[in-house]
Amino acid sequence: MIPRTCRQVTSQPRPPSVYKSHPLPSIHSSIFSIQRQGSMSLTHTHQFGPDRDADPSPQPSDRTSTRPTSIDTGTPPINPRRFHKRTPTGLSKRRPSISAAEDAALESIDNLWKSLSLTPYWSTSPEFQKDFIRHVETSLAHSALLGVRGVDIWTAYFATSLALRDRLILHWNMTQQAHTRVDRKRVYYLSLEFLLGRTLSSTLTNLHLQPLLAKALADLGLDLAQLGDAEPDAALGNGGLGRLAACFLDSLATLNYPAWGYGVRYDYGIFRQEIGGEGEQVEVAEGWLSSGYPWEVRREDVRVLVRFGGWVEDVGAEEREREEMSKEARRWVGGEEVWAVAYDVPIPGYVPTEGNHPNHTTNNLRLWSAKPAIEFDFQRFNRGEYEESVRDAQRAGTISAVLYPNDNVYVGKELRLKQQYFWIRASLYDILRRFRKTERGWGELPRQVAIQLNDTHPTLAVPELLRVLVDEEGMAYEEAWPLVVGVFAHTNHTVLPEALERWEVGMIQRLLPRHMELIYLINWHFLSDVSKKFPDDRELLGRVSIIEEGHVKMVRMAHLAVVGSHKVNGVAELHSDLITKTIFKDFVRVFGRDRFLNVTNGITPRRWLYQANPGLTALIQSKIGTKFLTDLTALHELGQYATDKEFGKRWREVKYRNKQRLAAHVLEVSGIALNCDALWDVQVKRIHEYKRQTLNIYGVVSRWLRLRAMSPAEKRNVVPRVCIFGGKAAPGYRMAKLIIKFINAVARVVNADPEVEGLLQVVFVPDYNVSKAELIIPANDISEHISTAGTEASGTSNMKFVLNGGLIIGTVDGANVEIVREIGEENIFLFGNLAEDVEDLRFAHRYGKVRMDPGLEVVVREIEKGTFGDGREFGELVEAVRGDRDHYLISDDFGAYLHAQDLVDEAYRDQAGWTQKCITAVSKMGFFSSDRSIREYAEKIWEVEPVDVNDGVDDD
Ligand code: NBG
Repeated sequence: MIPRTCRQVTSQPRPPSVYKSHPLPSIHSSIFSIQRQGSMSLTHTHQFGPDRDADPSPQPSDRTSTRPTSIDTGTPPINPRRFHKRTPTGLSKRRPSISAAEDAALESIDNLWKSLSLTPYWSTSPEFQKDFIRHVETSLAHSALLGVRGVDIWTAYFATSLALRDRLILHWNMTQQAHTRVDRKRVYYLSLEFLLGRTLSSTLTNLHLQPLLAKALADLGLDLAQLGDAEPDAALGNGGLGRLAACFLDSLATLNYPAWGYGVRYDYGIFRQEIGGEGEQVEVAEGWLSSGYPWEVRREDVRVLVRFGGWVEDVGAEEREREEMSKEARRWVGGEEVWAVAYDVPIPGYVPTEGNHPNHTTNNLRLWSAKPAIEFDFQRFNRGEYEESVRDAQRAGTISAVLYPNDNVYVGKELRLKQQYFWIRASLYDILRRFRKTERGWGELPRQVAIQLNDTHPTLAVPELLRVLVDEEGMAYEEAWPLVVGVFAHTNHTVLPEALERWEVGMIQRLLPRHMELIYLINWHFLSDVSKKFPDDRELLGRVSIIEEGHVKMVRMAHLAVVGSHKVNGVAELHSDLITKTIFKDFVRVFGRDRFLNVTNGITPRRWLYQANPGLTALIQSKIGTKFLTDLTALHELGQYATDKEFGKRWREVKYRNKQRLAAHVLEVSGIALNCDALWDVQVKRIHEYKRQTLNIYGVVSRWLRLRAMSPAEKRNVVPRVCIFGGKAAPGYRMAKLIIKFINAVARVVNADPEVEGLLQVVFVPDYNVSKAELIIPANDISEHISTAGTEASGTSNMKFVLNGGLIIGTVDGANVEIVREIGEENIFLFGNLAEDVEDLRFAHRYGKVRMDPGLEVVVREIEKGTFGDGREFGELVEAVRGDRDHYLISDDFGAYLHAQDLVDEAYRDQAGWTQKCITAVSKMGFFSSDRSIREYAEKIWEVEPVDVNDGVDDD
């Protein structure tokens, strides 16, 4: 039997409903809504900026003490819910139109506006310089009369960025107008993380404005590169997942897809990492917005009310009939409300033609920031309770205050759940508002709107859309559900059990009572279908249920995401295959194989080659032109130069200069002078046990011990190595923090040892982020992607490292598998156990049948001796590789790892051979462009087509 528990939410006392219909404004008016206790807010109906479609009607909201009052609207009141009411086949009511006379009067005014409009980009230095100086003088209030000595670098960076943003906005406006005009299906990428990094350099790259601005600024006595370095990273993400979202935005715009990103505008992105005196990680809050962010536009006019808490009430029979509502409709009322205010960041695509700037796609990334619904409680203030009068307001802001700094680990905190709903509610409201404007019937929703759920973080969108359709639009469940499934698709990014989101039923009930009801309802329908299909398999119901029964009932978000989406994808072949055999195995039986597919991740060549590695880009360009920047497969033409001696020499020179660039940085931050003639071996990524930085550092210790045991003659034969580490540990992840401390401890001992001078150096680069990656990756000879097989869903830095002319030492995991297939086994150093053997090995460990690898035992003894500091402190690391504790199979792979490293040394000795491998590998990396990934999503999942933003421009 399936319990139908969807009405379980406890009823609380219900105040009388005071839902009021809101009057519609006329075209030229604004609604001034008088807020609670007399505070006032302004909702513009005039639309400036790209999204000229903010809803003129307030949201259906039952705000117990808010009574919006209209001023000068000039139109009779219309119930906004009726106004938006649709049938699945069409619109029941249309907007009122204005008279012909009004229209004519407006047209002449419009013409004046048009004549005053700016042109999109500068074609001469003085045009840019004028804009730049205007921003220095007005936006930033510095006097230009003082000359270049009157401005600091930050001001110059800011003025340059503002001047650029002004122009970007023009394209952004044109793009949105074109998308509205063409009215094709749009795609929405919902991601709690967008790791954008810096924007000045990527904007200049994509628009080919670098030469013009460099010259114009040089004439003003300023160095563009220096200004670029003043920009802090927009670090609204943890690692690969957030950076993937940023690469996807670049590709979506470059390929002219009508697409929006939706995320959260955290006041604090990922923390800044410092390394303390003991080699430990110190987290410093990164207030990246404190000096302003020139790339965003605050949209006071785009705001959405978000409710938390409260209770659910029945809709009266009379109202149900009058409003044609289905039997499932209920109403969520009470609780607290906060505003979600939009901040828009324009995302320009790469313009393939240098020298001119045709109208091109500039998409939008909309980030939500939480603001109080009541700024100020006057009654409390009047009673003298000053602190209390602003407390609620301050509390609202905490929702979007900080990014949770966990990568691949889930934390079940209430604030995180609030963050998720806050962002989902606002984004969906915005998406549906845009759809409503097209005046299409609801039945067309999946043909017009595709929403990608990036990981399970946005899964509340499933019950939220259902809530809107059933409770606000009056649809029956049976009518609404296929629309929900038709709209959503879901990407899974991990199989690690500790990363799978599960929320306590009680917590959801408290915060989102109506959603909890709907989740039960969805589950009830789903389980009914499953039990019909598999009547004899009772255990199956428990396994696939969205609700996990147990001491504490939980909602399994991954299950909800799979049930609520028409397509579910993994991010690399091995991973996609694995999810259908492990966490989603039962769902393949239930829904069929067709719901599941693979879309291998990719990276944008604009940032990860052109921008990060100008030297290599210029060299490639000198042989094959620039086509590879929009068609990465064009790199195959480079294959013919793999054995070209002259080309190989220039290739090595580029690498050497990239090493020098990074060496200068390391010298500055760590005081270590790196040997640029050595083989540079890099592992930079989040610190995590499954990524096995420990395997690498134990390998370093083993190398060090072997070097020390060598005779001087033997040492002369050694290939010198520089081992570079970097990455942040989640602040609450003790083991990961200990790993950082240990790496630094080893670095201190090795770098100070005269016996290995010139042969081995170890460095931990602090504060690894996107801009550091742009500096580090081009300098690699070899990079390490050595996760326990079956744990890394894809990895994306593996692609970046190879594209920048390095080779990989790696396990048969994630996208490494496809990289081998593309570039050939002879150009990669693979080692270690396979995913299919991991279960058995872990089993063997648990029952004590495995002896520690003898090479690793030597390393462990050295650590225990206290060679690198307190042996007891690092004892915890050692414990984690002993017998039954070696969950990540360090011991099992250690011998194979050392052997693979020996092969790396051997290969590097032959410089010409090594260069040949690198060139060949680069020439075969075309598959890993995020343009290819996005095309696959567009064709196989979203069914969206590109829009030429010039389409129909002259038809008006
Ligand atoms: C990460 C995986 C990576 C993968 C990125 C992007 C999460 C939950 N997953 O292997 O660990 O490359 O997602 O798909 O952050």
